Amino acid sequence: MAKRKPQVAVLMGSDSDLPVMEKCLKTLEFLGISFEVSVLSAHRTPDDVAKYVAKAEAGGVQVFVCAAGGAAHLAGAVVARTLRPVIGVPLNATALGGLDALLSTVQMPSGVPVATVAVGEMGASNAGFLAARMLALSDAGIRARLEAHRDEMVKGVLEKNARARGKSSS
Ligand code: RP5
Repeated sequence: MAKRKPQVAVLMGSDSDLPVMEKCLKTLEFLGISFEVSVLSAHRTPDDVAKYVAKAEAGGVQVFVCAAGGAAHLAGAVVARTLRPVIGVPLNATALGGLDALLSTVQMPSGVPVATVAVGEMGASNAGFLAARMLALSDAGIRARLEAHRDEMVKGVLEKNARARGKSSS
């Protein structure tokens, strides 16, 4: 079967970010979204980041997900070079526990937004879901899979509620 063109580009600053970013890849896979994964660094390989963004755009990538820890400037470096939506995933990679990456990613100047998700695995997974919601604006298949996932979440919580209420004294 022919390989599908990537809809989402997932970038991370180092391969040490990959174990956490697997959550994002799993979410994209689960929702049937094609993606391309790269290790590129805003600080260590700035020229390659610029070249990659132009190539990915030309190849049809719709959304960029950028993960980095510490002085996390990868999402900012990418959004400076594209008008496509950029989602930033701050990672816990230093003694500051991810707060450094969160502030570096979220505090973008006016006009160059990075949609910043939570630090770590929860954010990595939500980056996949947020990219899916963006793509679902023009893709009925992704929208249907998101709706099915939402229905499952509702069912799961109501089952937990029923179990919890069964422990009530009266
Ligand atoms: C950041 O520095 C990377 O995104 C990673 O989270 C962190 C550590 O990178 P390595 O020293 O493990 O390559 O740029």
